[in-house]
Amino acid sequence: LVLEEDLRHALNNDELLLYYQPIVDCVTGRVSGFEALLRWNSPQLGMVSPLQFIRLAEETGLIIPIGLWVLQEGCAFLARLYRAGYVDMLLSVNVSIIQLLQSDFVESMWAIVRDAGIPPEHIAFEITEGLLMETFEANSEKLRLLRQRGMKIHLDDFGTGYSSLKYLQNLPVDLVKIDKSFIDELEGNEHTVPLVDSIIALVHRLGLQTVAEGVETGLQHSRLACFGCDRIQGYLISRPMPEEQVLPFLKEYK
Ligand code: G
Ligand code: G
Ligand code: MN
Ligand code: NA
Repeated sequence: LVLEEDLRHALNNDELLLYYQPIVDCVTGRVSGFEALLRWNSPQLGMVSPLQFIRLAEETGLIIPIGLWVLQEGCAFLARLYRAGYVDMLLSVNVSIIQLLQSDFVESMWAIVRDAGIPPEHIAFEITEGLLMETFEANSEKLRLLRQRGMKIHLDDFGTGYSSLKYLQNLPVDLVKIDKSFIDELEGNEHTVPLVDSIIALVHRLGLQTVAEGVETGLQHSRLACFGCDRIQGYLISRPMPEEQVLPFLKEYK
């Protein structure tokens, strides 16, 4: 069980870190960027998954300083990639609805990206669709402002929320991440094949791009490529990795 004081201690004592999972372009076969995924390296508990502490962080408000740290650290990572010669990578960071609801959300995110000297076009915010819809008007205005400044908005876990299609047409987003649960069923459930094909076609007709999440097999990859999916992410390419493995991975990946 994780307690508030443990989490506060973790934040203040540099026990949080980011892992990075590559995202690959289906057409070029190249790495187009990385998703930053939070981890807590606890001396007592070992490596703790965000599934075990994000909710507590949201309930206690600690998600605010944690979210600022995630973007700062992610930008610093991207700057190190630039210096190593990788100058066109997109970094995606997950954003909690609690962060988005803060009145200074847009300004605080923008300040971090600007101060890091990162081109705003190289930062994407991943937002889970379900929660977004509950306070739609206020949220979409903030997303619009971020996009005006060049930053990207990715709709995460698409297909798991209840109002996905109704809102998709009006949401200011650039890209839709098709939830892993659909990808899992690409093998085995005959109905999922035409469903995923149609989701990708629909998203494209709305002028947005697609990423498939949780791609684990070559068959899933080839089906998604046939459907015109723009990018894939999953264990087939790589598990999320600590930063020290990223440059060796990029050098080796064709
Ligand atoms: O990497 P992993 O599968 O353990 O992530 C589990 C969940 O935690 C996912 O839903 C992911 O979106 C979420 N998550 C990972 N990193 C962050 C983060 O930095 N901020 C927020 N709000 N959620 C995150
Ligand atoms: O909610 P979000 O999409 O941000 O969470 C992504 C989560 O999915 C992370 O916890 C990440 O570790 C996990 N993940 C990424 N790729 C795969 C995969 O191919 N298989 C499985 N089982 N999990 C994955
Ligand atoms: Mn995500
Ligand atoms: Na997701």
